[in-house]
Order: sequence, then structure tokens, then C-alpha cells
Amino acid sequence: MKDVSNLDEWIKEVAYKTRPKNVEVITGAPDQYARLCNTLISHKTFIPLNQELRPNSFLARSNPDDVARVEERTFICTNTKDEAGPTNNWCDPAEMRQKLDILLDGCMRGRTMYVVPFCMGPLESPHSRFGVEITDSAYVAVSLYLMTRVGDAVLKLLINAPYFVKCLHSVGCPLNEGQEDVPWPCRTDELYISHFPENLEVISFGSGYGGNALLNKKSFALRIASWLGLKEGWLAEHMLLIGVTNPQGVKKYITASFPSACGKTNLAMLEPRLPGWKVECIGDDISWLFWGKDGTLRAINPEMGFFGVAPGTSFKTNPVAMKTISHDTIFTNVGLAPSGDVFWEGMDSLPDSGTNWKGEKWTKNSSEKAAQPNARFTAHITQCPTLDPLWNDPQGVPVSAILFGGRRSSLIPLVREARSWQEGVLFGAMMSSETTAAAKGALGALRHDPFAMLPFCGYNMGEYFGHWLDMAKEASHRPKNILPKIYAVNWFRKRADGSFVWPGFGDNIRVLEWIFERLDKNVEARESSIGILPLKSSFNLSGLNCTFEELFSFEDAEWKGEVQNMKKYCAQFGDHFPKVLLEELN
Ligand code: GTP
Ligand code: SPV
Ligand code: MN
Repeated sequence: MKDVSNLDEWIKEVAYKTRPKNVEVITGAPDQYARLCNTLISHKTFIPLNQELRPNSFLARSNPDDVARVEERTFICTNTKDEAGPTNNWCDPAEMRQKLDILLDGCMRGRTMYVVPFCMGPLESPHSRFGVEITDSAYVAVSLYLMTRVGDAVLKLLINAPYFVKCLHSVGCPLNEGQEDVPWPCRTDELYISHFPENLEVISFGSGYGGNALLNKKSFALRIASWLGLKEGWLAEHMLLIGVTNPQGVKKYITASFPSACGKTNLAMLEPRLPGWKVECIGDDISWLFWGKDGTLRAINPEMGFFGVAPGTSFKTNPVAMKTISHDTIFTNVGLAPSGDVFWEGMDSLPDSGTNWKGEKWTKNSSEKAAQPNARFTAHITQCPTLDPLWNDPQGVPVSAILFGGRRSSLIPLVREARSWQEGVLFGAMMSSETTAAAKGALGALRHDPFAMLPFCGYNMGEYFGHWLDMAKEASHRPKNILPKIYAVNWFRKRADGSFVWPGFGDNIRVLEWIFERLDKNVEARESSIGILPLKSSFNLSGLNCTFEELFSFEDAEWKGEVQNMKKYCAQFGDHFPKVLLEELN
């Protein structure tokens, strides 16, 4: 398809190519949302839940092969392979367009083509960016409605914006005259999630699930936005964003980047298990960081809703999430109880029997899980009872600390502080994590996941490290010359019996407490070869069933192995890997 910058022309061109039965523009009106949900019910994509137990909520069951992001079918199509870098799947843009051109030909036949104008970030913010997703999936359209600012109000602003990102999505299943649809159409045999950063364009074919299909999220707000951030001097990150208030009433904003299914939603909705502390949520998955007029590094959440992991969510682990999803929520791939409510593994109480995520009979003795491990809930951000008052502020919030974390069953201590911005960038670059169900592939395999951006960086990761380092130079040109402090955390150390050492969840506030004290220079700490560590005497473990040693001890020899691994990993970036980071590593 040739590049078209005009919205009307692009819509016409896509419709001409894909041949939908009709075209519907998403206006954002509540009655349109209700009508689309009814359409999804009539197509058996949505099962309405018990109206008393879970008002205005639905269960969707995906095709069992379409349950998570597919990284090996995700492509960065820059002009040269070097621009995409060694960690991305690169494809020549012309070659990819040729392939897609054939697949897109008539691919929406018999279906409605939805045009969804959306805005990532507060409507009136200079830091927000616009996009339009064209999709033949009503499930995608209603999901965007809950997760993103969409509709007429957006369109009015979009037409005057300097640019917008074109996101084209098709499930790839045209319908012949009279052919009956399936509840979850997809083409997992012909899957392409393709990004053309130079054209600010995404084309996704074949999947209806999550990050593969909701193109505003990972495709735009991370992959394309990271590219925009490089060109325009800001950062698009896989980070939650929270406001934390201590018992004295002092409030600070903190971001944290953890890989997929490693605890962002849980930290974003944390209910502190220490008296007097308060945590308020701005975002649970993506943050855009930029320079404020006052010279501070500030952040917005470009999204307006949650697409969170359901399994493991309970009133015990995450009561705030449970309240958030108590109504007006779309559930995908969870279990259905006889009561007409949903359930999943790790919930407070499970029924004795029910229907599993595939629609098969399930009992508590079943060997198969009731919910798919990457089952998700979709809900609007305003349903979060701990929503921060500044969640929609066009100027964002000033960031005091940045946390990097991963899922590491050994070696990595609970928390440590970087001595400098440069060491902090190395913390981010050195992140590794055990893989989860959020992406198709092996589970629990340790892999490098720098800045939790391995699947989401839209350009050469070596350049990305350089862009992070440059923020320090940028800061020095600003009035205050201050930057957030950087920390590395790990909630997931395990004992020999496989249990977690750290209680996590609400007790993660103890780590935030130490960070708060460090930021205020109120607590002594210990320098070590791997950063600044807490002193046993000043880290609050009172009432917990774990020891300081279990959480913080490490063997130098093992850490040397970690450094050696990192050196090997860096080598693939060649000249793109910043020399100062290599020095820092040495
Ligand atoms: P994405 O939406 O995929 O980006 O994931 P996320 O980073 O938001 O992860 P989320 O908070 O949804 O957590 C994923 C899984 O990790 C859930 O099963 C949680 O129960 C579990 N988890 C989250 N926080 C903790 C913690 O502090 N300790 C332990 N042991 N598990 C946790
Ligand atoms: C992730 O995998 O990091 C997610 C879920 O947040 S998805 O939107 O499917 O990418
Ligand atoms: Mn995520």
C-alpha cells in the first residue's frame, strides 16, 4: 500500500483494498459501545455475565491458538536491518508490504470495518500523540473503547495534529455470502505484526488477541513511540506510574519497568501493608517520559484503562484490582462459574466445578487449568478506587525514582540503588527475567530483557541505551539539573523448596519505604560492587517470615557470571553499544 497521510484517503484506500461489507466510525458514544457489545453477544464472542454479580461485564473465549503476543511474528520494518538492531525481527519494508498486500486483498469481505480514532495521553496534552486503528474486529473496537481515549472528541483534535499513526488490523478471515462466523476468527497460520516506524504505520494480520491486535498499546505506545521518542527527545517505556505518599504526607511519583507478567499491575494498585502509607495509580503498563517546563523529568500514562493478567489476582494479593473489575469489565479466557460469574486460578475461592477457558467442563480435580495463564481483564481506568488525582493531567507528574525489576529466582537482591544515572542505565540494560505466559513460547526460561523492552523497542536497542544515557546530558541543560534516582528490584527470589522468599504484593511498600528514605537522604546504606544496598539495621522486615540474608546475600562468583553473560550479550550490538556502559560494566 502506498503511503497516504490524509485520513479520509487512507480510510478509502484501506476499504478499497480490504472490501468490508460496511464501515463504522467509532464516535465514543455510550450507546455505540452497548450496541457493539450486543453484536458480540449475537456472534457468540461475548457471553454476558451474571448482571447481579458482575454488572455490564462479558466473557470472551479466544481461539485456543490465539492467547498471547507472538514475538517471532512481530517485525520491525526499517529501511536497514541495522536500524532495527540485533534483538528485533527485521524485514525489508518493501518485501513485507508485498506479502501483506496479498493477504489484505479482500480480507474484510463480509465484515464491518471499524475506524477508531484514538489519542494516547490526555486530550489537551502537548505530550500526547494520535492514532487511528482500522480493524475488522468488534472485540478490538470495544476493547479500545475501554482502554483508550477514542471517538469524536479525539477526531476533532487529530485532524489538526502534525501527524497520526496508522494502525491497520485484520483477523484475516473474510466471510462469504451466507457463511456463518466463528466466535473468535483468526489466522494463526498467517500471522504478521509489522511495524514501519519511518512511515508511522503498523499493519497486523491474523490475530485478535492483546498486544497483537490492540495496536494502540505495544505497537504504537511502545514500538512506534520509542522511535518517536528517539527523534523527538523523550522516552516511551514499559512502566507503571504511581504516586506514593508517606505517613508524613510527603508525596513522590515513581515509575517501574518489569517485563510482561512480572508485577506492574500489582505494584500500580498496591494496597500498603504498612500503616499511614498511600499508593495511588496513574498507569499499570506504559509511561511516556519527557522534560517538563520546570526542567524535571515528567511522565504521563498514554493509556486510559487496564489490560491486566487475571490469574493470581485476588482480594488477598490485589484488592484494588478486584474492585476495579467488579463491573463493566471484559474478561478473556477465564473460567465461567455456574453462578454466571468468572473465576481463575489464585482467586480467593473457586467453585467446585464450572467451564474452563476453552468452554469445556472443569472441576476442581481437573488437571487442566480453568483460566488460560495469560487470561486478561479489560477495564476503564476510572474504575480504579485508588486512581491518582493527576492521572489525566496534561503536564504529567514529576518522577523521583525509576525501578527496574525482573523475575529472578536467585542472585538478584530485593533492592539496590544505582550510584549514578550511568550505573542506573546499566541496571536497566542488564535486566534479565524468567519468561512468562504473556508471550507465546517457553515458560520460566531466563533471558535478557533490557528495560523490559526486549519485545517492544522499535529500533536498535544499542541506540536505545545511548538515548537513555543522553538524558543525563539533557538534564544538565535544564534549569534544575536533576534526574530521578534509579533502583533495581526483584520480588521473586525463591527458597530451595520453590517458595518465594519475599511476601511481595502489599509488602512491596517496605521497599518503597526504603527508597523514600534514600531519596530524602534519611537513611545510611552500604556501597557494594553491585550498587548501594540497605543496611540490615535500617531495612524494615518486622513481622515478616524472611531474613535479611535470604533477601540480600549473593556470591561474588555468581555475579561475575552475570557480568560475563552481559558482556557476551553487549557484543552483538557492536558499535551501537555505548562505550561508557561497557566501562561501567568493567
Ligand atoms: P503485563 O500486563 O503482562 O505487562 O504484566 P504485569 O507486569 O502488569 O504483571 P502483573 O502485575 O499482572 O503480575 C503478573 C503475575 O505476577 C500475577 O500472577 C501476579 O500475581 C504475580 N505477582 C505480581 N506481583 C507479585 C509479587 O510481588 N510477588 C509475587 N510472588 N508475585 C507477584
Ligand atoms: C504484555 O505482554 O506486556 C502486556 C499484554 O501488557 S499485551 O497487551 O498482550 O502485550
Ligand atoms: Mn505489558
